[in-house]
Amino acid sequence: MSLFDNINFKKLKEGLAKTRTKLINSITETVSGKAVIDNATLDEIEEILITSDIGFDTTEIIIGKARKTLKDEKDRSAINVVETVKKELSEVLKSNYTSNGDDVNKFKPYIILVVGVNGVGKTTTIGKLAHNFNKAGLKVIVGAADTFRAAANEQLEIWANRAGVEIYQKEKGSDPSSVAFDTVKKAQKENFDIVLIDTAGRLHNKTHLMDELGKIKRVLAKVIPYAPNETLLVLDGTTGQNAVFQAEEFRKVTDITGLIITKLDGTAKGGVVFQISSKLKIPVKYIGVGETIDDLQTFDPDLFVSALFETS
Ligand SMILES: Nc1nc2c(ncn2[C@@H]2O[C@H](COP(=O)(O)OP(=O)(O)O)[C@@H](O)[C@H]2O)c(=O)[nH]1
Ligand SMILES: [Mg+2]
Repeated sequence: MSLFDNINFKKLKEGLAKTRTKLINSITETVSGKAVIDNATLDEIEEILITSDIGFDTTEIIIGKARKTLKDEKDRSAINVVETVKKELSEVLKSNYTSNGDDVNKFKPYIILVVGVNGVGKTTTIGKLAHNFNKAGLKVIVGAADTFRAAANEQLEIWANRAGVEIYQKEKGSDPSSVAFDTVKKAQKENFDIVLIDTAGRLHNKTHLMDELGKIKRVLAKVIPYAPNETLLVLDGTTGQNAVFQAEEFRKVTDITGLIITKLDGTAKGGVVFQISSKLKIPVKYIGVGETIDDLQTFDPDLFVSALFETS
């Protein structure tokens, strides 16, 4: 059971339209009219998957299993290859999936740190998350620990207002850790349920950025030993392969408990969700399918694959 009632299948389908055209429609065209699926057809499907941001390794897993099914089946005409690929795609997502929200009621405050490079959608996603938690009846505060960028506070404040939640901020240039510290202190004192901490995506250099994240975590743990409950890495789905590289970099320096993949609307690179899932073995928690406050959806492997394959 998800904590949020935020899955809108129609919107999910619409959001995945470009990926569907690139991925699923190509597969369907490849197999259509073929009475028997032979190895050459599977080779074609393999190529479609590889070039759809699913990546080589993940494609090999999927196609490997499909080939086996094909080999085991005496009557090849009975094989629905599209269904086989669909099933394997679901498996890839499910094997790295854990459901959301189970722990939120066990910790108070429940602390979520949101990280990722500049422009991936951290602040927007925090606004959407705050909205969802608020709708679920929880008392939410957001902490503006991106003190590096001039407009960062204002932008988070706009989102906090939209979501109807509180914000804690200091002037630009403040120590991000001190903002995180004070936000959590305030949350404890004033009985907040959820703390969402926004962070900078770019500092003077990469080492500085990673050091700063480490420091925020240490400082949080000083206020509350279990903090943060989650460290969510936001990745921009439109960047395809690059999102995979970013995740690999972040996980080297900090424990990432979950992923949020944004901007799946308007990109044909949604296949990257499969690659990210299978390569990183970190669960995808949420996906962004638009710019408005209702455009964050809890990630559900089966629904995601169904939405991708549903053409009508
Ligand atoms: N289309 C679309 N745009 C998004 C989504 N999430 C974020 N954005 C846009 O991405 C841009 C950068 O977002 P922002 O939250 O400022 O990124 P940050 O630098 O990581 O905090 C903004 O223009 C957002 O509207 C999404 O799911 N879909
Ligand atoms: Mg931001």
